Amino acid sequence: MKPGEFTFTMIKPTAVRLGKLVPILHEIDRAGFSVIAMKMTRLSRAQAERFYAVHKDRSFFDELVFFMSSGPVLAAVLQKENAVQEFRKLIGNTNPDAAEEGTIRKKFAISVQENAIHGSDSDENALIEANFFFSQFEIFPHEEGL
Ligand code: FUP
Repeated sequence: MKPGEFTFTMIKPTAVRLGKLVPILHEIDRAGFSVIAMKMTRLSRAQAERFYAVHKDRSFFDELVFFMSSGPVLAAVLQKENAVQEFRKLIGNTNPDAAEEGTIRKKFAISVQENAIHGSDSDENALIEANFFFSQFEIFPHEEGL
């Protein structure tokens, strides 16, 4: 897996609960991303705390951890040229009120916290986050030319 060619995503509990898993995957597919790893799982409180550790001093941290461990999520690694940036464009602003028309968060988020989907914000974090959910034997990058 080359840096720049993959990103990590997670479809969040509310979106899963509201039946938006397949519609969101459809948007991701239409935008040209390949799924190279995928699992449905539920985060424990401790795992959610670890995943969002950078936000541990923020006022919304406890609520965020509670929400992210409240039900199943869909975790995936996606491959595409310039994946991190392209995917951030596809999902849109963190706050759905500020998200551009046509973005996944504009269509499916219900609030800043319950904003439907996560996307890594850097190549470095894409690798950390992919490794958080998947072992090397669970990620299947497309080889060049295939
Ligand atoms: P993003 O990179 O767009 O997911 O946004 P951030 O890293 O800033 O925030 C991570 C998550 O924290 C958001 F997806 C939702 C949550 N959050 C809140 O719950 N309240 C806030 O005011 C900001 C972020």
